[in-house]
Amino acid sequence: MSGLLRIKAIDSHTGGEPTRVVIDGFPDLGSGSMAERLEIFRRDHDNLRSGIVREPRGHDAIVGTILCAPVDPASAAGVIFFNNVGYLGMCGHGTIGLIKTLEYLGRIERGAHTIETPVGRISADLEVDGNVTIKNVPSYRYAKDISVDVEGIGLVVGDVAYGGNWFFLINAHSQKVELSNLEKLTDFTSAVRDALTKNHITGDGGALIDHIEIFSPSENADSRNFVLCPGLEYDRSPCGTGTSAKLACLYADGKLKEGEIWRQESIVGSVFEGWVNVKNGMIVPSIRGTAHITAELDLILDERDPFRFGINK
Ligand code: PYC
Repeated sequence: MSGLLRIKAIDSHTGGEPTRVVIDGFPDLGSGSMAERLEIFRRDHDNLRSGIVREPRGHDAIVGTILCAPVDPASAAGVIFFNNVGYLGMCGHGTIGLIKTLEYLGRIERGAHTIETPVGRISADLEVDGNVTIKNVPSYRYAKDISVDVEGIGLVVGDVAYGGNWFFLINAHSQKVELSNLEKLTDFTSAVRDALTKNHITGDGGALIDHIEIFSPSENADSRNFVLCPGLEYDRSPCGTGTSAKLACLYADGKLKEGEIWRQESIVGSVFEGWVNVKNGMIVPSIRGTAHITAELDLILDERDPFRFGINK
């Protein structure tokens, strides 16, 4: 039928956090690097971003991934990650979902695979037991113990760190890091993010800090987190890039040795294992978890449908 755009996708979840991998039907983004293709996506097809992940076809927690032909034929894939409000440089849970999707499609075997992302190449190992270990981009703490005056809350102290995305990590707070407290956690972390932006507190080179991560003790792991993603959704998984940022801070504080395993629990109780290796003075985090396939989809965008590009709030 004319007037219909058909996009094929596979859905999965990684520790409860959904990933929608677009495997066919997306417009051509050229043959440049993933960072260049992301800019073409943003400039020419941003309406498809919201059409793919937002209501009525999706929901705000979905992270979308465009599966791209890699620049280097030796890589397994290129990827561009996005969500309900914009684009992500890297996504840990999404990469685990991508690898399990490629396995499901019969496109990869067990072993290590290179994935090209907008922020650099990473490697992902599909293991015999079905787990996936990603070796992330080098991660680092950019600033320690930064105080920010948050409206209605007062002074909040945290670290600014990079794990493929920019994070503000808060250990000292009076929030209950529990699912029953989601609304307050969202209000608190979004107020912190607004205050960081208002006070021009950024990552390296003025980078926007768009993820806020707060921690509490855990009975099942070394720590439990709540991660506010860009927009107002939270990560159901322990957040691969957020755990990478956490590992970089722990290593910088001398609280984690090279190769020592850290178990990070999410707000829904899922756990990633993580550790760091130091290469040429750079901290390279590894994150281990798994994902489960939940659906094969034929997304249909009908030009007569006023909400084909999603409901934009
Ligand atoms: O796992 O890195 C991650 C991630 C970022 C945003 C949602 N998940």
